[in-house]
Amino acid sequence: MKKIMLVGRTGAGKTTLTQALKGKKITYHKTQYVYYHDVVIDTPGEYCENPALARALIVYSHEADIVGLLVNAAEPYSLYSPNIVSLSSREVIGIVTHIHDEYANLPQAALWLENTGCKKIFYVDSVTGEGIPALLAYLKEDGDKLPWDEKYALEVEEETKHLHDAEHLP
Ligand SMILES: Nc1nc2c(ncn2[C@@H]2O[C@H](COP(=O)(O)OP(=O)(O)O)[C@@H](O)[C@H]2O)c(=O)[nH]1
Ligand SMILES: [Mg+2]
Repeated sequence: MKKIMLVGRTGAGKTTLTQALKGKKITYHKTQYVYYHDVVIDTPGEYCENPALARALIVYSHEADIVGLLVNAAEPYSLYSPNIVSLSSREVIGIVTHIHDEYANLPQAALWLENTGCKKIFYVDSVTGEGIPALLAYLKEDGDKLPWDEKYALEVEEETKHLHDAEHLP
């Protein structure tokens, strides 16, 4: 898995998303295949509340393969500076959280993230797990197995077995 560093204000949902990505919240991640341990770097929200520190976080993101900029869809403003992505030597993706909040404004959140220079934007509800598989699939590298890959493999194996058994019917 690619290692992702999560950046965002306090309450954006960094810790909840970390748990969702590590499989602590959603059932199909409760498996022995814990490939995602240490593949998420949670950062303190305070860094993001100071624009200079937010920039520093993005510049010094060497520990990660990808930086995820979080925006809570229900927040009425964004602290990210335009084009902040150009400062990073890493790929930066946008992640909109709290997508089902009654005040959620997805186009507004997406616009803020686009203004930072993010090309790819994911939409998640880290509490229900919605959008998490898409994000994990994006972080997946050759040779990684996601829980549903394993389930799929088992289903295929089961199906093949049945076909095989059928072949041996008199
Ligand atoms: N419904 C919903 N609640 C969320 C989501 N992400 C975070 N929360 C809630 O928002 C609050 C703050 O989240 P937390 O992960 O601690 O934010 P952090 O300060 O960025 O680490 C917690 O009560 C979470 O349960 C989300 O995607 N959907
Ligand atoms: Mg936190």
